[in-house]
Amino acid sequence: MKQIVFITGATSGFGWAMAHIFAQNNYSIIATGRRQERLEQLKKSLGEMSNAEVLTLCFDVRSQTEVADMVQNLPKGWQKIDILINNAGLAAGRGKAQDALLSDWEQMVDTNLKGVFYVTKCVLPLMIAAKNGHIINVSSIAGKQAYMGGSVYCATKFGLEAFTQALRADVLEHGIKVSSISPGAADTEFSLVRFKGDAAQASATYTGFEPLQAQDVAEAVWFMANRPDHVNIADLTILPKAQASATQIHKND
Ligand code: NDP
Ligand code: 8X3
Repeated sequence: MKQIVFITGATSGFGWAMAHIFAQNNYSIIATGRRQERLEQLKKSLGEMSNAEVLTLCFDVRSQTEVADMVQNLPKGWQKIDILINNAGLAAGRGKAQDALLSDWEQMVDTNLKGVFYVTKCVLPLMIAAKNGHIINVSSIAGKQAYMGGSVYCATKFGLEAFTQALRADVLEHGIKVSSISPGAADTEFSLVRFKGDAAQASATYTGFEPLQAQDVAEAVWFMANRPDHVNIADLTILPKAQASATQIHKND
């Protein structure tokens, strides 16, 4: 029987690349995001390079009712979710706490934490019934080391780390694996979103060194998801060669 992977935030970046790797390897894909036209592009792209079955779901992870409606009404044949990748997330702003917008803080908490909680809470009963499952949460180097201008983004990823650890303990008796991956600087739409569409500021983030690409992170997730049943990669940090920590990136002049 085919395995099903449920990827949140598949309309761009890591999630888009993960959908392609899992599709190439014959998984059935549930791909989610808020941008319907991107979901359609993704389905077309996956169809051109694989025979994978693809179900796209357009919803906002911040809406508890939308999440519940989507997961509880999955079509027949799509309810046995083998892998859930909680990837949807964002940073909004790079200002110091005293300058940051409360609305940005709320968006990050609602997406990076509450969104993960809602999706996980809805998918868990399906995994528990199947006595099988693997939840992979996309954290960040910002969930391990805090930096100036990252207060609430870092807080959401530190919080996600705590949720991941506790969840791993909670579902241990049900044979469900829970893992975390923490990437460093990766060139996706992340910075464009963080800097609210300012392309110059976004691209400056990645100049002078070679950042991770979405494919690098997707390959690491694929590795985590495809270990023997008795192995769980609980916590994986992946950095560009030029990055030593959240605050240290060696840039060429
Ligand atoms: P992108 O901006 O390229 O992708 C983010 C994805 O999240 C998009 O598919 C977006 O879809 C989705 N998303 C955002 N908000 C919501 C929402 N409210 N509801 C549903 N989907 C949402 O960034 P990345 O691929 O880089 O980011 C993926 C994850 O990786 C995030 O959790 C991020 O924090 C984390 N990360 C990123 C790093 C980086 O340097 N790029 C490094 C470490 C971690 P849509 O807009 O269609 O809703
Ligand atoms: C994204 C990486 O360093 O910009 O999580 O926080 S960083």
